[in-house]
Amino acid sequence: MPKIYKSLTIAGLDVSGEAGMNADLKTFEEFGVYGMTAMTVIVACNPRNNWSHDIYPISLEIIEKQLETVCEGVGIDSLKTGMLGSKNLVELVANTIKNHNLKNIVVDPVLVCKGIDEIMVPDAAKAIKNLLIPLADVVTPNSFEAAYLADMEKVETIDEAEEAARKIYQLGAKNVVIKVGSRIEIENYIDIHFDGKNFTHHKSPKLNDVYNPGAGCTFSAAIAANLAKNLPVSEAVKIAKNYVNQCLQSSFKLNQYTGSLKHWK
Ligand code: PXL
Repeated sequence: MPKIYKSLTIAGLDVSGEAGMNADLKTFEEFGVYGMTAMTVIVACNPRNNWSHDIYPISLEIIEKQLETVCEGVGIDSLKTGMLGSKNLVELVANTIKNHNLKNIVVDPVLVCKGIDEIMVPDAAKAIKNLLIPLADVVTPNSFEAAYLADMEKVETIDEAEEAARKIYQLGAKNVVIKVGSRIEIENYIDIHFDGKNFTHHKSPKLNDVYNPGAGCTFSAAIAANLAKNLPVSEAVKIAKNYVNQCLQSSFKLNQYTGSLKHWK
């Protein structure tokens, strides 16, 4: 029997299935990696109020039990973090990584929710920057999150993204991948990977008429799955970029408000 690689996602449950741990598990499955979960919040959407998001946090005690089950009880080859709703939770995750000496850490610094450019929980954002980024093998901010982490007013050009990547690297992350996609007026989506020495630009064509909720979650989950399989970071990022592009091209509508990537072939 070949070795079964295992990944953990510490993330929110997106009830309608496009983002969060749902997207992560579907992605792990596609890469043949066994997925486990620690649920941090439940995100429900209101069909009677324009699909507005309602976030219901899980208590810290219950999250601690989930982490114990997976990290102590089973063991993992990689993990990714998604929506972490509080400073205390970020501290718990950082301590869990250190206490269990966990490897292949992908931090998707979810500071904002779909389309809203406002830091959701400032205390948690600060803790992600100070406690979690230094433990990350890969951190995958979008341009808004990159500006926050790099203490820059904005990240709107390729030059600014490279400057932000250098600054985030200085915080201790071993690799920084900034998704400068849809927010910059360029002809391609570009993900900029900085490994402390070199920049690699991963390009894909901008797509019209696609649904992209959960694209960021899927990207970081695909990186985590491939790191679990012992691929080098540069390869894992390249594979993840291609995978997301493919899922976007076959994305589909769920209702009048939203749609989803298609994670399966
Ligand atoms: O895409 C950010 C995100 C992450 N995690 C969960 C979400 C969302 C956006 O809606 O619901 C659980």
